This record gives sequence, structure tokens and C-alpha cells, in this order.
Amino acid sequence: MAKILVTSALPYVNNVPHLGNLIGAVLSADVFARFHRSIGSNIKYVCGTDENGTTTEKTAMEQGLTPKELCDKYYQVHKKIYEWFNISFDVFGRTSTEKHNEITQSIFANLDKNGYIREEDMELMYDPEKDMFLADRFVQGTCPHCQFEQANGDQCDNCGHMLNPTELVNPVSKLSGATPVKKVSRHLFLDLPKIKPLLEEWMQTKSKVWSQNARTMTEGWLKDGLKPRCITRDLKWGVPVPKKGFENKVFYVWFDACIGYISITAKGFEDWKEWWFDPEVELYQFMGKDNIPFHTIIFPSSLLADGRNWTTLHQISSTEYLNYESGKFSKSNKIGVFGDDAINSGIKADVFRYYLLNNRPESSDTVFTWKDFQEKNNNELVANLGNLVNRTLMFIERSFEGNIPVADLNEEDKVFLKNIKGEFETVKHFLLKAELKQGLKQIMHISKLGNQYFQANEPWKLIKDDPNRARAVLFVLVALVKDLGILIQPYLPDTSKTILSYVNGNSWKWDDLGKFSVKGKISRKDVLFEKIDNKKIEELHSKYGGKQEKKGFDLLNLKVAEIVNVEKHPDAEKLYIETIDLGNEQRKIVSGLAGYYTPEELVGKKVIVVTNLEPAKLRGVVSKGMLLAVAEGDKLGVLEADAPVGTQVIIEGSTPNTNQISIKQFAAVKLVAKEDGVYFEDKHVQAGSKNITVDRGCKGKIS
Ligand code: B3M
Ligand code: ZN
Repeated sequence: MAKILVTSALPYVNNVPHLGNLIGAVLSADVFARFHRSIGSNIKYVCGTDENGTTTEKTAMEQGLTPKELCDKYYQVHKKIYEWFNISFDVFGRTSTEKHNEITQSIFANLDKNGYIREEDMELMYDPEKDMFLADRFVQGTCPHCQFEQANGDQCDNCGHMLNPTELVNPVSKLSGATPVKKVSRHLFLDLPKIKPLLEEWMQTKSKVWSQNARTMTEGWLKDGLKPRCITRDLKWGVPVPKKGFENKVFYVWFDACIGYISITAKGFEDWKEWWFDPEVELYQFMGKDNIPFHTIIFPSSLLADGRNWTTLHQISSTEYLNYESGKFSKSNKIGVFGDDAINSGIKADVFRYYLLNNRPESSDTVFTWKDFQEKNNNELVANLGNLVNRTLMFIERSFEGNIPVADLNEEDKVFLKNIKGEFETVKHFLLKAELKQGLKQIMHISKLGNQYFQANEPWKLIKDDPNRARAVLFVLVALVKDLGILIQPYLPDTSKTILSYVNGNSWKWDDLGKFSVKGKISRKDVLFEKIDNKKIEELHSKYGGKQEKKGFDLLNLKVAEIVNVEKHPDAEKLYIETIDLGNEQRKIVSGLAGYYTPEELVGKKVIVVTNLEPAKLRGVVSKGMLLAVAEGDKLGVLEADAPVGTQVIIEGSTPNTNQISIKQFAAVKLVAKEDGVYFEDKHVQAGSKNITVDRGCKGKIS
């Protein structure tokens, strides 16, 4: 019998997974694994947290933890969430283990020995203040494509372009606020052009059964031509590179992450080699579409070029995206429903499982909406599946004192049952191909046929007119209830357990489908599903609903700017028109400094500007922004900072606002100049890592 090895993408350890992450990988793989267990396959389901790399270092820094402490904390968070969702891993491990390092290093050593590793110098961003190379994610700046000012070094979240940190305009180090410089560092590359022939030969035999998006994307990559891929990084947290001259580097997280499937199996099971070096093993990998190239190109390339006979991808099941209400799930903005929210929602795990699987983004993006969630619960789980189970069992309780009836079937019953058997085969067909959504719809269709059979036979009339016939109808129905209990097991494990316990069939599996094995007395307790009312759904919607309002300091987008020119306003003697330089743009600002400064005193000053104020006309001249100053008595001093133009002004934990605000909104944010600097509430306001001072020593309210 074939051996089935199932994996789901290893979730990044540094955050709480949301429902989009769940359906994209672990929940889908879980259904598939449970199905294979039910049909008696020899299967293992392997997953764990992806713990290496820069995101871990960065989040750890933000939370004031060491990377190790952060991983330990979030490993438990992930574990608890998947337990609640009933994910049936055979092992849930992690990638920060000795075993993982050992296997990653052994694969690297073989690649190197076989001539598939190249060395090259790279120009990278270096933080002169912190004295270290900066990972892509540690550099922020203006996107060269769309001018978004908080683009990350690897990608712009506004326009989606992949970036190189050296392309950013006005780059800033997120670690120190300093302007990073370019510096050369030697790195190792996986020689994909050289591996390409191996990969192409492998794909010809393998890719026929892949999901459409996986095949299209991979063929696209191959057609564009493969480039050598850098597999090392100047970081501390990760798998050390076992090569002379590279002692201070670690592997790039995407080089070692997929090897995690192997190392987690190896740590979990003594016989792991029987899963990773056996040509009979069929490897099924579940993931979101953004992970495809790593599983169809990088990982297989590493394994093929390693030269040992590794088990490689058999079938990839990659989902599109699940969106949330009118937007996207967002980790950084905390939009959407996260694992811990689901746990605290008061709704059963199976209802979430049902909704997510029913709405699985199998061939296009889908949307999670609470309204739809409520409707699917009420109209499908309650009114279809729940209803069939409850009415059948209640009928048996009332009319037969709970004893499961046995009786002869008529021709119609036999046709009905034959038809149902065909439906079981369809469910199996979908599940074998990992078309999970279709499989679930098919099961719900069978349940609907059961309700129709109930309705058409009117057993509530038969019980008076033809009790024997009533017995036969219920005999058919209770067998169907049992079958649904078996069929639904991969999808709704708790519900399945409950249904099967009502009909005394706790250990029934796929092979018991269609058999009349229900005997004895039923033992129904509760209804399977409860309706969700409008009040509840509105409560959930408002709790996890839209964007959180920005407030306080987060309303502002303040930057350091240099005054490059000052003119008198033609129609107002107290006003100046200053031209300011923000690094990537120049703007004109109108301000009331004429009574306090001469133009010569202002030119060359590095001041602080509110960059996201709605443009306003001041006596006929448009002002795009506002220069900050403090008035004390009859003195007035502008705010200054000795930092590069464009430097973001921040407080701890703030994210600059990319939307415009009104002057009224600005006025509500109380900034104060004190002896030792500028404050918002009790937080120190800084220009990157530099202090802000007030000219002429003025103190008090800033406006
Ligand atoms: N951790 C990305 C993700 O969670 C990445 C997957 C690794 S699979 C080996 O989407
Ligand atoms: Zn952009």
C-alpha cells in the first residue's frame, strides 16, 4: 500500500495565525490526512513552526525578547490554536533544533560537494551605527515605483512590487534610524541554472497532478530562466553555514524552512528514513499560493542536486487567498479573525471548520464575511445536516422508544440507497484529489437527499397507517445518519464523534459506509448545531470588523525637512513661503514666521514638518504641510533635528499615518517641548534615533 506523507506549510512562529493562514495550509492538510486515515492508508501528517530568519529577530527585538524566548512563546501559541481547531498532526515540531541544523547542513554539504554552490560578492545595506548588515526587512524607505514612503526592503506593501533594499529612495535603518550605506559582503548561491536540467526532467514526471496555479507559476519561472539564488544572510539567528569564511552567516530562512519537513519527521520518528528515502512514498504538500515556488523549485532543486534519493513532491495543493469582509486579513493592522479570536468567540471549532472549508479558496480568492458565516451555519449546518440527524433520532425516540428499527426495504428504498452509494464514491473521488470544497458540498448534498427522503415518505403519517413501513424508512434514515457521521469525519471531527456516539458506532471508518450496522438503542443528547442570531453576529462583526481608527500620535506623519528657500508672502506681511526638501520631494509651506525670523536665519535649518496635513490655501497660496514651532512669551522657536532629511519622527511603537488629516485632527494631538526634548504624553518623540531640540530654548505647547 502506498505511503502518504502529508505536510502543511510551516507557519512563521512570530505571530498568531489568522483564519486565512488556517485554511491555506493546516486545516486543508488536516482534512486530507483524516480522510486517508479513514480509508486505512499508511499516513503521516507533519508540520511545525518556521522559526529561523529575520522576522523572528525583528519581532523578538520589538517585544524585548531573545529570538529563542520569542520562539518558545509563540510555538505554544500556535500549538494551542491548532489543538482547539482539532488539527491532527502526527508531529508538530519546530525548526530551531539541533536535528534541523544537522540535516540542513548535510544537504548543503552535498550541494557544495556536487558543485551546485557558487560564491559571489553582494552589495548590501549596512547600518553604520549598529555596525551590522541589515536584513531586507530592516530597511525602510520610499518605493521607487509608487512613492509609498514606508516600503520595506524586500517588498512594497502598497503596490506589491518586489524590491531590493538598495533600490529604496531615502533608506532608513529600522534598527537605529540611521541612513544605511552600501557595503560588500560575500555570499553563497544555489546554482539554479546548473540544476535546471535535473529539475525539468523531474517536473515532466511529477507536475501533471499539481494544482493549476502551481503548474502555471512554476512553468512561468522556468520560462523566465532561473537565476542563482542567494542562500546565506548576515544574521545571527538561524542555521550556521558550515563553510570556512562564512562562520558569521546563517542560511536564508527559505533555504532551511522546507528542510524542516524532513528534520521534524526525523526528530519525531525513529523510522524517518522510511518516509524520506522511499520511492513509494507520495508526498502531498498543502500551502498558500505565495509559497509555491519554494516547494516546486527551490526545495526540489536542493533535494535533487543533493544526490541522495530523497522523497520529492508528488502533489501540491495550493490555495488562493481568503479575504476578510471588504479587505484583506492583516497581521500588522490586526484586521480579521485570528486563532485566539476564534477560541474566544463562543462558537464551536467545527462551525469555523465548516465555514472555512466550504469557502476554501480552491481556484479563486474567496471572502470571509460574518453575514455569510451566519447564513451557512443557520441554513446548512442547522437546517440541513443538523436537522436530518435530529429529526431522525427524535422520531426513533418518540415512536420506537429509542430502539433502532429493523425492517424490510421496498424497491424505492433500494433505488435510493444505490443512488447514495454512488454519491459516496463521488466524495471519495474529490477527497483523493484534495478537492476538499467539492467533497464537502457533496456530503451536504447527500444530507439534503436524506431530508428529501424523510419529507417524501412522511413517516409521521406512516406510523399510524403503516407502522412497518415507518420502521423501514427510519431503518434507512438511521443508516444514512451513521454514514454522514463517517463521511463528515475529516471535515468536522467533533460533530462526527457526536453523531457516531448517538448511534453506537464510535470506531466506524470509511469501510462501514452503506452497511446496516446500527444496532441497539440510540443515545442522543443535544442538538448538533445552534442557530446564530443577528445580535451575536453583529457583535462579532463589530469586534473584528474594519480598520481600527488611528488616534493620538499615530494620526501624524512627521519628518525632518531642510528649508532650502524662503520668500515673503505677496499678500500677508506675517507669512513666509518656505520651500522645504524632504529628500524625495520638495514642497511649499506657508507659515507665520515672518515676525520672528529673517529668511537668512531659516535657510539651511533642518526642521520638523507635518507631512500629511490636507493642503490649505493661506491668503491665496497653497501650503502643503506645516512647520512645527513653540511660542513662549514673545519668543518663537522652530523644532530642529540633526538627522538626514526625510527621517521619520517617531515615538516608541508608533506607525506613521499614510492618510491625510485635517488641521483640527492635528490640533488634538498634544505635543509638548520640555527641558530634555519633545514629548507626546509620556513618550519621547525622536527623529529616528536623534533628539529633537527647540530653537531659542522655547518650551511649552507645540503648534
Ligand atoms: N513560513 C511562510 C508562511 O507561513 C513560510 C512557509 C514555510 S513552508 C516550509 O506562509
Ligand atoms: Zn510601491
